[in-house]
Amino acid sequence: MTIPTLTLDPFDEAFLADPYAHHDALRDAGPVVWLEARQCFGIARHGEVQAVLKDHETFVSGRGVGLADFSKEEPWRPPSLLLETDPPVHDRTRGLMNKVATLASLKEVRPSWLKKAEALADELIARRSFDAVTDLAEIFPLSVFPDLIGLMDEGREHLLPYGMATFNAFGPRNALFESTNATAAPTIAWVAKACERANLKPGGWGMATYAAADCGECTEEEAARLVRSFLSAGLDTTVNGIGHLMLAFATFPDQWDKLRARPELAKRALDESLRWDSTAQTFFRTTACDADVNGVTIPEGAKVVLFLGAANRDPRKWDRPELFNIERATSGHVGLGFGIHQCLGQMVARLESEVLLEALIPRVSTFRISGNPVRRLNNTLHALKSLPLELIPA
Ligand code: OVV
Repeated sequence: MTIPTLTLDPFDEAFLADPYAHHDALRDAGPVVWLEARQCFGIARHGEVQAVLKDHETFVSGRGVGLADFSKEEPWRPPSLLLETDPPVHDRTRGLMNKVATLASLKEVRPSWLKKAEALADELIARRSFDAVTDLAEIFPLSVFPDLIGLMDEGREHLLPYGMATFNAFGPRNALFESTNATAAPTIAWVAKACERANLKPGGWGMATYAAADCGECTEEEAARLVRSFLSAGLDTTVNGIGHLMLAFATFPDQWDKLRARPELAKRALDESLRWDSTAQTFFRTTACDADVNGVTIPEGAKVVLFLGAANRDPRKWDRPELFNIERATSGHVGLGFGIHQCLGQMVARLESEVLLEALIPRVSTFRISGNPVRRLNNTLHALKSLPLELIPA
């Protein structure tokens, strides 16, 4: 079977501004496509994306999960010990981090996170009109997550720009990459400082990571880089996840009515919103050998971009995929990845969204989009800069 060649560039501004407009072209061309513009293969159908994510021995992460092949190009930063590694190193780092990022520690903070969510909800009720990005989706994770890690107070304004620069760096060296990279140096320096043992507060996930170093499960240098993963992957992802959750309920008010009638559905809403509009739109793998994808051969040493957002709306898998439906069975969605690299911090995202919904359900009868949503373009993230909303109090 020959692999169709497409000329579209999945990292140009037209594509990134509205990826969903281009996904049919990717999915319908074949199970695997050759993307001439970026000299890599692309996979956008759900079954194939999921199969590749499961086969971590053939489709490796250690050569980078962006366009750059670390065996040929200098990585943008020292590689992540979780995201950009393969077993056996990954088993060790993931294993120790699974003991740091525990449900038990989140259970402890839940009451205080709910209080913060309720205070924020009260404030939004009083205002009626607000920006769901700057007044909610950015505010709330920043009010809880850095404290969970035990991050120093000074310099936290670097967190969101660091994430945007990191996620841009998975793409090509285009203008978007240059735009966040140009100012990244002080941000990168702050992040390095913030990850040092001496600058972490006791009781947080940061110090718990260093406790693993004390037990000999990793070195001191590895601990710093593992803490860096929390700062890289923990904020912009949840900010835009919450942004899309709000966009979903404002776009589908019937789903908000349904949630208010059955608040127990709050636990499922995040997964469906991640399926409906995936924050992490793409990640790459590299083939460790000639690889078969549904009868198509990808040669060894190739970069393969997985279109997670396209897989999550593949009509081959999902019924009416463009509809946000919180009763839908979302099992198998790839918005948090799939397989051994599946999102380590997903319980943080779940708790943040749950307490926010728990605070908003009794207070808000409906959300209405009151202005044009504005996207913030990024090589990896489908992100929002602004989402003007109006609410009607309950
Ligand atoms: C999932 C993700 C995104 C960005 C960075 C990292 C992980 C990391 O481990 O540094």
